[in-house]
Amino acid sequence: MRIKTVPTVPFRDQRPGTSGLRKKTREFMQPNYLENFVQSVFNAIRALQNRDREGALPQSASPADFDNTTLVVGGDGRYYNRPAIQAIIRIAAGNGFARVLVARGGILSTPAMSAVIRRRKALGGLVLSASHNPGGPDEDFGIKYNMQNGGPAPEQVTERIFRETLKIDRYCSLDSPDVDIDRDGSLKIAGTEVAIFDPLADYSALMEELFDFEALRAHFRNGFRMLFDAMHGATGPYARHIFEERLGAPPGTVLHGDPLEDFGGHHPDPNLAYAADLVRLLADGNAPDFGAACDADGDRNMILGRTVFVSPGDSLAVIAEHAAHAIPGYRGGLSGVARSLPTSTAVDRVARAAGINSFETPTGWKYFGALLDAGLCTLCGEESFGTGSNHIREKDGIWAVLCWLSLLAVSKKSVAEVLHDHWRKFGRSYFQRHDYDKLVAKSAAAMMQDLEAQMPGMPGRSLGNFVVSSAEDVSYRDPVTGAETEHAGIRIVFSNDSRIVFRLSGTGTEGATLRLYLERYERENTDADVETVLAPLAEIARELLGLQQRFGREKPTVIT
Ligand code: G16
Repeated sequence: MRIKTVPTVPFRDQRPGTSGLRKKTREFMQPNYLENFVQSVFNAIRALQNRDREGALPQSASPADFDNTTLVVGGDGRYYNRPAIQAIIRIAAGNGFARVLVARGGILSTPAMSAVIRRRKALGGLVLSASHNPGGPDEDFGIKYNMQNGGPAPEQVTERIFRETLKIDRYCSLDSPDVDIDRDGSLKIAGTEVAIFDPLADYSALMEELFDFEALRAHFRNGFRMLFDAMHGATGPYARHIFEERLGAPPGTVLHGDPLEDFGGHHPDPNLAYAADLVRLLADGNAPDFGAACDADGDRNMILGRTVFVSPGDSLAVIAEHAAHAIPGYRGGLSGVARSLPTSTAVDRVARAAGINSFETPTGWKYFGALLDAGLCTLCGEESFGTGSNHIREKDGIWAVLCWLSLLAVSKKSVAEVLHDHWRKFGRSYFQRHDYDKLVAKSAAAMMQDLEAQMPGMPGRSLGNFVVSSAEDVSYRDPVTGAETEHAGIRIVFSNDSRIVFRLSGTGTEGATLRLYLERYERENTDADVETVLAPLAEIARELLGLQQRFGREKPTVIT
């Protein structure tokens, strides 16, 4: 089969955001749009491998740089997943990869992708997902490159990919028929072996290494019940296999377990607003005490008790508090913990008590990669419903659920009791994120600039009943690689341990989304209503930004 070189012209809007390239599906469906990006990823990787020889394609039709290398491909099953996989197989073969591993059915959760890359020593992987965003021809699609360590490409690499997208003039492909990706097996296309693999095997084996499956099975045998909402995303098959088949949870434990291209018409986003079915079922008097949900690609998670919502910052802190005694994989203790800047500081207090470091990074799982690779931290988490550990280099929804299952099994307590015990010991970080969606991008950027200009005069000022102790546009220097990241978010800290962080989302596909992160720490008063406790901070944030005057927005689009 002959490799062909297809002429193309650059698209100028292919800069990856917080987590890869996310766009409306129809943008991805334009001729050459996906192909350009995939070829640019390969050009960037090739250039970086060759110590930065400029990444244009070699003139020979069959580039040799990917000899002996394996690429993993899979996605969350959303609309356009299948045609995108076929295109990627052709371009990977055109670029001379030795092997392309494709998840059966094209469905591979993001954490499983990370596990497969690491276990099979692949060069990297392409994840097809727009995460928690809806799917369909008029909804969202995305693509992200993960590196050899199993983690999302760091900023230096994504910037390099972007530069390649601006100068691309051709890509390599083949005229080959579609590969049957629904059956295990392998075939050769040109010189490339394309192998279809079981997406559940590596990931389940890894979970069994970390958790005490026998103890969890006993817990279900003794009558423990839970509900897990897969939201019609990629985690359905994993959850059925692990919770129902392996651990013996009753059939029906997994809700919305069949992956669907449009996620049943819903936002596959595990929060109180979008996982409404789960929330309603748990409110029933006979409901189990434990509920959880994951997003479409399975890296985000939400943890619920019958009467409580565990905020992501608290979930990270509780897991950090209990991991060493409740989960075999962490028996040796934690080397450190990490959280993103906007994430609540709850885990910092657990780290202080344990005498370990707590790192604060910019938003984006990619910033945890170097810390994890260097062994500086074991657990990481983000307010955006992401929790994970050094077992892979992505956040991991099912892993987080297994952590909670383990600590509930060991403690024999309810979710609410575990949470209240934690607050009694460490105090409580009341936390909320307020999102304002679909703002005019230019005006939102101007608003952030105006806010930044106010920062130097802030310290010492009183805002409502709060006194500002520090105010800055935060920049970050990676302690391992020395890489610098600017504008990670604007942070105002108040003298009573309250904080507001302001930033614009890097994952939206329409206009700009403003995120306000509100946090207030209380040592004793741990049972108050979150909204009431945080209302004064929300008001201060709105006033400082002039949200009402600029956009006429009275209230946030979503509160999580
Ligand atoms: C991605 C990143 C996360 C980040 C989140 C929110 O999550 O992987 O690290 O916290 O986006 O980013 P932003 O606030 O810029 O929208 P996911 O689950 O969407 O891949």
